[in-house]
Amino acid sequence: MATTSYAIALGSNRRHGRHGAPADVVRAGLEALAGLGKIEAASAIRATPALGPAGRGFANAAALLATDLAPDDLLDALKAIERRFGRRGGRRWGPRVLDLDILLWSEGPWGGPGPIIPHPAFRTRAFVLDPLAEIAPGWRDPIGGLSVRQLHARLTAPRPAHAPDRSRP
Ligand code: PH2
Ligand code: MG
Ligand code: MG
Repeated sequence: MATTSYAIALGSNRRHGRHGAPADVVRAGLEALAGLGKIEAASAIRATPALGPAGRGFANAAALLATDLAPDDLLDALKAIERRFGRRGGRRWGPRVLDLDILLWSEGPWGGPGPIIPHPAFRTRAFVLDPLAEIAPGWRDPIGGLSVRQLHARLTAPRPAHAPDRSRP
C-alpha cells in the first residue's frame, strides 16, 4: 500500500513509572509512534483541563504520521503501544497513561473495520483542535469540507457558535 498520512491525538493524565509525568509520557509516546512510520510534524505538548470524568488534567499533543499501515492495522499498533505504556481496559474516559486516537487520514473517510475516521468527536474538542491547528491548519475535514483552522476558529470563537472564518482573506 502506498504511504499515507494520519493525524493522531496523544493524551495522558497519569504518571508512568519510568517515563514520568504526563507530558513526559506524551513525549515518549511520540517516540513510540516514530516506530510505525515517519513523524512529519509534532505539536507542542500542552497541559489541558480534563474534559469529562477523567479527573486529573491532561498533557495533550498531536502528530502527523506517514505510514503504509491501513487504518485497522494502525489502530492495532496504537493499542499495542498503549498497552506497552501500561494502559489496561478500564473505565471509558477514566484516567489513562497514554491515549492514542486516529483523527484524520489522507485518504478521506473510513467507516471500518477498526476505527471510524474522521474521529467522530474531533471537531468539538479543544484539546484535539488546538494542537492539530498548530501542525495541520489546512487539512480539510472530508465530511463538511472545513479546514482544521476553520473548525478551530469555530470552536474557540466566543459568539456566535458558527461564526464565519475571518482568519483568511
Ligand atoms: N481524553 C479523554 C477524556 N477527556 N480531556 C483532556 N483534556 N484531554 C484528553 O485527551 C481527554 C480528556 C478521553 O480520551
Ligand atoms: Mg481519547
Ligand atoms: Mg482512545
